[in-house]
Amino acid sequence: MTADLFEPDPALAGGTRRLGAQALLLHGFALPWVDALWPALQVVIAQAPPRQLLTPGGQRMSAALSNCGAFGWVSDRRGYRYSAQDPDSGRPWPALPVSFLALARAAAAEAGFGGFVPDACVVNRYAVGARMGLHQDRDERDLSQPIVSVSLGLPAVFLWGGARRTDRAERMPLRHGDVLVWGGVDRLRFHGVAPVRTAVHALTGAVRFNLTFRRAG
Ligand SMILES: O=C(O)CCC(=O)C(=O)O
Ligand SMILES: [Mn+2]
Repeated sequence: MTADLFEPDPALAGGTRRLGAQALLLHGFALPWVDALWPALQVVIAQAPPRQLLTPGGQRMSAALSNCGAFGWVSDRRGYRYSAQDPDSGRPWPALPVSFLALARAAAAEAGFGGFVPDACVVNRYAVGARMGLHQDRDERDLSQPIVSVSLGLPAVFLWGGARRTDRAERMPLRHGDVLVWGGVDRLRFHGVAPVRTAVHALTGAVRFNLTFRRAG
């Protein structure tokens, strides 16, 4: 028997959508954490300001990126990799705030990934028009650990693809406070973000933030 993965699943709490055998969208899951997350995020981006990185191909990414945690994801002409230092300052990345860690662990556990201990959190800042092309998250050493991805501020359309770049990607609206978790058989699904549309959010202004937690090292 094969269940239709996109049908409502009576075993899931309201506001939760199954996107794959080991992928869930938890609508509004981060909302109770926002009062703690927001000031902590300001401290992180004051210490390590988001910047538009160069891809190995020489293109400037449209989303501006920072990191916190023991490892940060970086990109330049030499390639993609994790680094313990911020290349702009030469210093370690800001520590992972306690509220970030608590949210990431709770969301992972909700999706069946108990014991998740992220050591990297990518902070993506999207101004209006910024986007992220279809890609896989595959620079982490331990692919048995899931990805936890938190949306704050302006809404966006998330592109949820398959195991191959050419697989059709579903367009999925993400709102402030939504959390996606994917791992296991879904860990290498292609995904991306459509250009963020003009709007103003009460907390973030004309900006979308995304926090992506991984086990990198
Ligand atoms: O902004 C998002 O929702 C996704 C970000 C992402 O896929 C990444 O940072 O690898
Ligand atoms: Mn990604």
